[in-house]
Amino acid sequence: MKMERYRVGNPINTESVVVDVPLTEGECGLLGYDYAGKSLSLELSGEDLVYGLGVTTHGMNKRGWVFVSDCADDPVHTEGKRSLYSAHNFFLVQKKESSVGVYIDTPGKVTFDVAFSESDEIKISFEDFDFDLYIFESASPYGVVSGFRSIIGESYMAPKWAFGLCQSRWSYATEKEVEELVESYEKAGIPLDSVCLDIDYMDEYMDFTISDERFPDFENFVKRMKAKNIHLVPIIDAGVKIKEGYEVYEEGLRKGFFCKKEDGKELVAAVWPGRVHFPDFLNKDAREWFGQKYRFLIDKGVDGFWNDMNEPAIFYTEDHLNEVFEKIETYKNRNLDINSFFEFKNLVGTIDNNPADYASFYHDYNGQRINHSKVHNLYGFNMTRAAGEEIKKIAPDKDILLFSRSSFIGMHRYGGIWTGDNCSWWSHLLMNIEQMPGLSMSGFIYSGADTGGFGCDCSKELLLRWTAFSIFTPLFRNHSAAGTRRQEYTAFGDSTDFKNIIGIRYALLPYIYNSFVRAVKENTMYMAPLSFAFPGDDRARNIEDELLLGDSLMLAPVYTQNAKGRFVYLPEDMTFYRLRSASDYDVIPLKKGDHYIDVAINEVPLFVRKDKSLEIGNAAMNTSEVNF
Ligand code: MIG
Repeated sequence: MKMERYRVGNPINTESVVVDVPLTEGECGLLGYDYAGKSLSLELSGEDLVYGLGVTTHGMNKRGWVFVSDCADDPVHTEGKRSLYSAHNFFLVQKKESSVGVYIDTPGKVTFDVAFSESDEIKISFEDFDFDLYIFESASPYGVVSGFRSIIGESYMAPKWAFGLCQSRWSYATEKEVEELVESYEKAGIPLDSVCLDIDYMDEYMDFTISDERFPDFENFVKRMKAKNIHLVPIIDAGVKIKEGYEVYEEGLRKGFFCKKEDGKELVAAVWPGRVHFPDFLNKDAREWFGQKYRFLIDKGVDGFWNDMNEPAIFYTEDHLNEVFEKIETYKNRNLDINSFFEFKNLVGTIDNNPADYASFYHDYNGQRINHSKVHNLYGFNMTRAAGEEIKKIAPDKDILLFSRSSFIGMHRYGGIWTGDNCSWWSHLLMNIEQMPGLSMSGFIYSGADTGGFGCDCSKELLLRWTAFSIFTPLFRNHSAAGTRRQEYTAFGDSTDFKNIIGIRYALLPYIYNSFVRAVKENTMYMAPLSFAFPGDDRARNIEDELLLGDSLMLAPVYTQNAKGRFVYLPEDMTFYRLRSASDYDVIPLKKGDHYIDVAINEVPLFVRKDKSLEIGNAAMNTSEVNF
């Protein structure tokens, strides 16, 4: 493995890289430099596969679309989108006999035109031409990935219980609702390890508070849940409500830990609680302060958290809102034509997550005042870093679950991520499959999607198929939005098929956990494209709906409606396991090549690679019953 580092301009240190790679003077010969156009280019041959860029839309092989690293709160992940919640500026070009990895270390907005404008070129464009460029070359894509991961630090290790099923909903708003949920799973024999608490557990959406009304006896409630081996995972939002008498707000203000505008006054933005200030997570002292707040919940027995809205999501800022109200007045009684109508409509339509708002506040980054828009992509990273670093001090002997919505490379050292607000669409099940390798590459091993989809209504069939895939992702969580059809495993009539499929997860925990630990400790892939292991096989190279899981397994999920099975390509002889439960399955040896496999909706297809074996344990009701 060959590794090099080049520099252009004067980049802001993102702290994503933890190893000091010596700088090579001059330009990297693999790339073209356009200083006037602020861009780099990399030539591609027709055969080259391009992977990475973290969690994005548009397939596993990224050729043919434009991706923008610009962390975005976007709940509609359609094909036209260029940015989702995270910014992972790492990609890998897999040639026939060698691979190259590129990591662009810069906190600003970066555009990756991956053979979209020109079919034989990747063009990387910058707003500021200041970055560190890391290049990794190896015969094998695995070598490139481990080279990259070796400089960004070891990935977050989740507690064992976090490999069990997590049931979530926006929201289980009362103690009673959670208790009823847990009882219903017990009664149905559905395994369970954790329940997420969404925003309604809080008092007026204030971080580090608990609603007395809805959770009157929180500490005992946590104990009662613990007695059943159920862990509660409350959500923490980035914005801190502006409210007299609210300690977090008053203390943050007193200490000067909130982001400020040009005039030195705190930015007033709005999210769930109405007006909020944003903690300056780029300021080390503010990080320590905010991170220590998690103690409030840890002291009550909580040992898991999810950090949300940390792109940060902004409904509006007070300043901009006032401007909009003023401007709207000017449209009154006018004859709105094609131009003025859309101007008028967009006044309100573009008020949330507005770039001008992001440019209106500043951070104190290691003593330097920096505009947010220059370091936007580091915000979620540093929120979760605040939590991760302080939780280690608060509870050094405890394993705490932590995952975030927004991230940047580097955050993988502190927590995992979920892939955000997907929808209950078949295309999003496929997207989930396609997103997994990018996550492994950038070190986000503990990750997964909202199983069944967050937005929209889910059918029983979609939830069965999605679960049959999600049982293999490290984060295995069923989550759905307020107002959508209930999506718990008990909400679709007879739940036997769900119970059996989830039972398979528990029966495979030793393999899943072991593959996870290996991916973390050996800087390798948890889930990989087939081309990684079969670089010379042209069929394998172009498959995007099958995945390797660890060393021994291959997955070929069913992701279409009303399907009775699917076509699968095997790059080598494999053993097909068709599982109805952990104890009821068919074992069918198959030859290398193409096959059609029958997979009923209550079945999970699984392939064991040539010369590998698989031990299937027993289904269990909780991770505490599994020896792993
Ligand atoms: O704008 O807390 O992605 O998982 O349920 C919605 C409510 C805010 C977004 C998260 C989602 C969560 C929801 N949150």
